[in-house]
Amino acid sequence: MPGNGIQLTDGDITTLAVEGIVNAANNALLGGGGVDGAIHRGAGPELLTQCRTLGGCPTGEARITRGYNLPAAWVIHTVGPVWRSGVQGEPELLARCYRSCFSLAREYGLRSIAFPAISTGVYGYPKEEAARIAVREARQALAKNETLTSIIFVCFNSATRLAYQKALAEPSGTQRSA
Ligand code: AR6
Repeated sequence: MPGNGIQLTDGDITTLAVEGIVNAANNALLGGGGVDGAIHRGAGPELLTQCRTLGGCPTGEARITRGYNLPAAWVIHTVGPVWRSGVQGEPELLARCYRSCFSLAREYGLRSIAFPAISTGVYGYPKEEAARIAVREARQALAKNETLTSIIFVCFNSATRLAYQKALAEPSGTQRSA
């Protein structure tokens, strides 16, 4: 994947030849629908075997596995919050997901990482607010981690792409902290 910094790409995250892809998983880490299902299908059954050893994952945290049959060497599984009107700490929990993923990326020395729009599918998080958090955390990670040079936000639909474009157009100083 050429270029540095934050990039947007359309399509299926499981096709990307980056060092790490992020999975929007659930607390059990045993697979599911959406991007989780696609990642498990792409990686093959060994991914589920490894996930079974992890004992699940609390919301806002992340766990790393190998990518098996995927082009990506690593999968970072994180569990986003279910949107419940935004009054139950969802922005902080979503920000924590991104931070947890970036922390594992640093630990494993990843240079490139691709994210789906965590929580914005089945979990119902509003796309624009989620994109703003993702972009803010990505900018902070790039500023802090010299090894990480490429962060790719995968846009599975046009509404997601628009949300990221809007968030990227905002100067970093105007973004509200979670
Ligand atoms: N590549 C990139 N993005 C995708 C793909 C793909 N192949 N497939 C879907 N998306 P979701 P959540 C986008 O529902 O909201 C699962 O069952 C999708 O359009 O996958 O965090 C888990 O097991 C949306 O923008 O994840 C959990 O139970 C984004 O990925 C639950 O869903 C996230 O949508 C997690 O819900």
